[in-house]
Amino acid sequence: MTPPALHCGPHRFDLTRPRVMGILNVTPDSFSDGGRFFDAARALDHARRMAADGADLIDIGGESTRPGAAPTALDDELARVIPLAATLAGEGIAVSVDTRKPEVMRAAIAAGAAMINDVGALAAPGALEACAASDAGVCLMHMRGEPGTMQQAPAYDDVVAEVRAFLLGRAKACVAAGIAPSRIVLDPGFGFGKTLAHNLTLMRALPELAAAGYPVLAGLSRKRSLGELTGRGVDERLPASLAAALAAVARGAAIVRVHDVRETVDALKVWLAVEGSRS
Ligand code: 7PJ
Repeated sequence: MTPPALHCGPHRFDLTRPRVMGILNVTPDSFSDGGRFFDAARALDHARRMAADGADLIDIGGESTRPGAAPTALDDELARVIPLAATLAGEGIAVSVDTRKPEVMRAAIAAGAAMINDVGALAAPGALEACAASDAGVCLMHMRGEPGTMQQAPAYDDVVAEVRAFLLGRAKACVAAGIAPSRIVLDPGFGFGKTLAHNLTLMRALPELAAAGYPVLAGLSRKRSLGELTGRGVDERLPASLAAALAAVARGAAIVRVHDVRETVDALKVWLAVEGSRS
């Protein structure tokens, strides 16, 4: 079952209610809001608005991991992410940094980031050590393949068993490296080397993943699978994203990673009023 709390640097999140991570992409090319916040002043405004709207964490990403994306140079990623992370952390906002690079992790932690969100599950050489040397939270995500090619015919024998085993293996590696279990979050990585059918199977199996004892994060906001289900373009996926967030939370997700914070917070308030506390 979901543990009662998550420790992320100076922040401690009570997980008896679902938490919201607001997405701040600071890349010129992200698939949904890419380019829109690629200006530091606007990015700061947007992050502050998401925090005021009830985001518990702001996830800053400076490397596009959308399907087909090319890798980002280290210096570009540092320049996009670190000043923003430092400013927001200095305002008491819980900042998560979405990166696969140990150098960015270390700089983010030094700048006050409360969480490292790694779509590569800290597999890069030095990533585990960079996080272990801090008290930041870590989000371990499953990805099959690499962003450049991951949507080319992804295949699994048993997607739930494979994703679960991978994530638990990475959690074990984290604990062995000195990262306390209370700092670890698991994420099945919707859309990262997964078809719509895989994503739906994983969504239905979220309770199984949550039963491992780590909080589960679900990222479905505006994703392609929601477009496949509704026929809507990326800017018209808010209702689908809200439905997906509620479906994930109802199956045990502790944190939802979303673009539309205000709307998601409202939807979760209604869900929580009906449901009462979750544990
Ligand atoms: C995810 C992510 C996700 C985690 C992205 C997008 C694509 N990190 N980074 N989980 N997705 N933990 O924002 O749609 O699902 S980038």
